[in-house]
Amino acid sequence: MVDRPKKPSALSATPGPAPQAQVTISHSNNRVAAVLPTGESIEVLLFGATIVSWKDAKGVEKLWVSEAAKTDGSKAVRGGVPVVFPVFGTAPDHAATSKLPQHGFARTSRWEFLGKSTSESSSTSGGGDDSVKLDFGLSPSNLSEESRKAWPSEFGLIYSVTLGRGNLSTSLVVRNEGDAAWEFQTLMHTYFRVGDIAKVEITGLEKSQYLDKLTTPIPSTATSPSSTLTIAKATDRVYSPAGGPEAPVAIKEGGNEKFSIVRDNLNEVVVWNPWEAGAKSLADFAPKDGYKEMICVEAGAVKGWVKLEGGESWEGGQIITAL
Ligand code: TA6
Repeated sequence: MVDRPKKPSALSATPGPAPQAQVTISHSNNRVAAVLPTGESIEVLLFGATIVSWKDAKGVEKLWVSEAAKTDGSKAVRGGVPVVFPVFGTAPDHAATSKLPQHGFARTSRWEFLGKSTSESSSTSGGGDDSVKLDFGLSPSNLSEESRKAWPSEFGLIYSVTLGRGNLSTSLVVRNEGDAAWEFQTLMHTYFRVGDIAKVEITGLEKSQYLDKLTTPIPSTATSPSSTLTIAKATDRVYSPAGGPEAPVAIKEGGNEKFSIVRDNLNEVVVWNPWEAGAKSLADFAPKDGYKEMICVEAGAVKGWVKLEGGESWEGGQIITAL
């Protein structure tokens, strides 16, 4: 067979393996990090399954995390994307969750890392992974005795964090693993990093009902005007955007869209900025003028309660695009 010598050239033409997303577990098993071949990256703490970093291909950070945030499990992380479950805020009138601390136990419990999966879409074939999904799980066995006692329901949570090119998705599957029905609320408490809050506008909340948690003596409901929302004082509002979950809510800075959020089965959007006095009152909020560089725009199911019968599941999520 004379053709043998020819073979090597064909081999050299075979391209090497497509560049893969890199997933590393670090900080003595307390953090999971993922980097795409194009450079986008995320870091997730097992404590609270809290995303504490999301960087674009140029390495620019998209999330705000307080310089005084606790990341050792002693307190919920002040920044990034804490996961609120099974209660938003506190609910003294809701017997089942009335003993739980503000925003529930998911953000202060240690989650399990369930694994990663990657995908390479046709447009980038050979160009390597263009997204990586990290799955985290939480069940009663992961809870502190205190949380277990305060909320003894049988549940299972799977939280998926997907890093794509220019976007970040978070989705939560909630399952009632018991026979008895129970109710919950959930929210993704995203702290977005901005350059200057004075130049920020939020669109997609026009002509929408909202609960203003800062009106005294009690929170009051109102309808937003047709103009965009600007932030020039302490703000803590629960919006029911008129356009529904599919209609994007966007954060603009200096007239340019910086982030766009599309939700699935999360009908509310909470907007929060503690402003000067609020930042001063929070020990883990630093620097104290950091309120000028952050805005929380949080996708959630927090108006009323989602009820799950035994064996039933619920799923909700968001896709955040950075522009
Ligand atoms: O989501 C907005 C909010 O509920 C505000 O009322 C404010 O309390 C914020 O969350 C922060 O809550 P935290 O418990 O993290 O201090």
